[in-house]
Amino acid sequence: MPETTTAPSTAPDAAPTARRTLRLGVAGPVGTGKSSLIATLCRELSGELAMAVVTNDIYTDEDARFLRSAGVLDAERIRAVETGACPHTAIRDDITANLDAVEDLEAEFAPLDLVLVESGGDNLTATFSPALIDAQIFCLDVAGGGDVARKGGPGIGRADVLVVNKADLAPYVGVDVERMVADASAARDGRPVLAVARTDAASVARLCDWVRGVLTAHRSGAHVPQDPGPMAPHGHGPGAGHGHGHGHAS
Ligand SMILES: Nc1nc2c(ncn2[C@@H]2O[C@H](COP(=O)(O)OP(=O)(O)O)[C@@H](O)[C@H]2O)c(=O)[nH]1
Ligand SMILES: [Mg+2]
Repeated sequence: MPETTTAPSTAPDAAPTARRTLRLGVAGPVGTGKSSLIATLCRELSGELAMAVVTNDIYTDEDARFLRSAGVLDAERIRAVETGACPHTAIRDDITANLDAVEDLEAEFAPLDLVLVESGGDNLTATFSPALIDAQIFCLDVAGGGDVARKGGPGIGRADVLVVNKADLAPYVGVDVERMVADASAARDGRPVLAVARTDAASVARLCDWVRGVLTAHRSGAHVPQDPGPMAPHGHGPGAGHGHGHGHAS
């Protein structure tokens, strides 16, 4: 008969407080400003929080190089996971490479307060596994169009916060930011939505306050990681439907 060696995490004597380090995912389509958002968070928060970053690049370490060159964090605190053709799998279905990178950073730079994990954004629906991260930001930008927030999907609907990014570009692309935020809020049953522009200090301050709030809740055990849900079945590459495709049973 197999021996039971580990108590389930729901055991009544489980520690009331969580890990010190908050693992925060940043997901969203390519180009919506995830790396820039991470650079901004590092710039604003690394004076008060011990931080590290994991990027998920498809074929290169471009995002990690961008962040290192931004000079907002020591270069060795930024790790790249190269995810191949299917970047969302590495943050959702086979999280081993990312978990290794996060745990290496946490061991090497202990004690860390915050590890940011950037998804290799490839589409609108990729979300992180709650086994990899404790909370997630989903990033859209105004240049993607004002109606994109209404389209929903697991990240838009249920990420811990939705960032409507590059709000400074709204007048140039004919998007009403307030309307986009209101549509997104409706699609999220009132979960938080923040309009952010990296040049707008007040919007950056609101985002930093949100991060501090999640960190505090995480440490007290009050924050419960949510699973936004799996992405829809999809295909990759040229010839829609002929590329790699996979779905989920439930
Ligand atoms: N106008 C404007 N451009 C931004 C902002 N944030 C990022 N960008 C630009 O958007 C582009 C994509 O940003 P990046 O962070 O690489 O996006 P990622 O692919 O989601 O990581 C870059 O040219 C950034 O300089 C912003 O707040 N306002
Ligand atoms: Mg990036």
